[in-house]
Amino acid sequence: MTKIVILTGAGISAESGLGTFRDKGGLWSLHKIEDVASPDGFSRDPDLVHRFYSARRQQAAQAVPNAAHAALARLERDWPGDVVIMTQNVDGLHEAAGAHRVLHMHGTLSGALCANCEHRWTHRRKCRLTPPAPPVARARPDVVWFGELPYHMDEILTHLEEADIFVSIGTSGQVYPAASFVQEARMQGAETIELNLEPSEISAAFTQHHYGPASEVVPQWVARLLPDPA
Ligand code: BV8
Repeated sequence: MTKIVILTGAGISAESGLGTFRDKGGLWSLHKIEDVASPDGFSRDPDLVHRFYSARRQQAAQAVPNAAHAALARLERDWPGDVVIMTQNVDGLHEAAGAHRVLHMHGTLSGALCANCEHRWTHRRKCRLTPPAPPVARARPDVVWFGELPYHMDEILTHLEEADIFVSIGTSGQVYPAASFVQEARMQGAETIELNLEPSEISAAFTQHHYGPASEVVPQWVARLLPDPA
């Protein structure tokens, strides 16, 4: 059966009210990447980093999935073959929409990590990380910063090898290794589709493109695959 592998980026959550990174007014226009999304930035000013992620955690807690998240959850439920979502996003909107097979390659806002001993826990309160028992713990968000190895890479590469259809949704294709996934999939013979608001840095690598807001183009694409309404 046809295996569908989907990469999502910040654009799929934009209509749920969560800021993207590189669009006008995006997160990287408000903060320098190296200050809030790098290990050095965390060492220099952990409070700034905690404030940055606490604000995003509170925003994410108010956000609800949009029609694009719902369409992907329906595809996962009703498609006769394998569907895997690998997301660059740290929000939980895919799961909130009902998706189960979601790989968070850049971690999650709900995760916390001790910077000293790598102990992981789900933070107990929405807006603040509370360190685990050891007094020497240095709690940090369990997200993948620049210069850190993304999570689930072995599993992701296996899915890319097995993909019959690779779809990229709401990503600018500027961050690696995620931006290289389309080439990996193409080399294995997958059909490649870009669903985005506008052409991205990696548009030329795709054989199909559908541009527009994710809440429109994603349900339209899923409806073409699953013509019978659920
Ligand atoms: C690593 C943290 C190695 C969590 C993030 C090769 C070449 C060049 C550079 C590198 C390379 N390999 C590695 C690098 C360095 C670096 C990198 O890629 N730098 C870039 C800037 C050049 N990569 C890394 O450091 C990665 N690590 O490679 O490790 C390694 C190996 C061994 C051992 C140790 C290490 C780690 C990268 C992860 C960084 N963490 N986030 C968080 O705070 O969220 S990245 C951050 O940007 C996000 O997580 C997100 O994943 C990423 C990409 O952003 P997008 O999701 O694409 O969002 P963006 O705003 O850019 O675009 C939004 C898109 O949506 C736009 O196209 C827009 O048109 C569209 N859109 C907007 N609205 C809508 C819409 N589409 C549809 N509908 C709408 N309504």
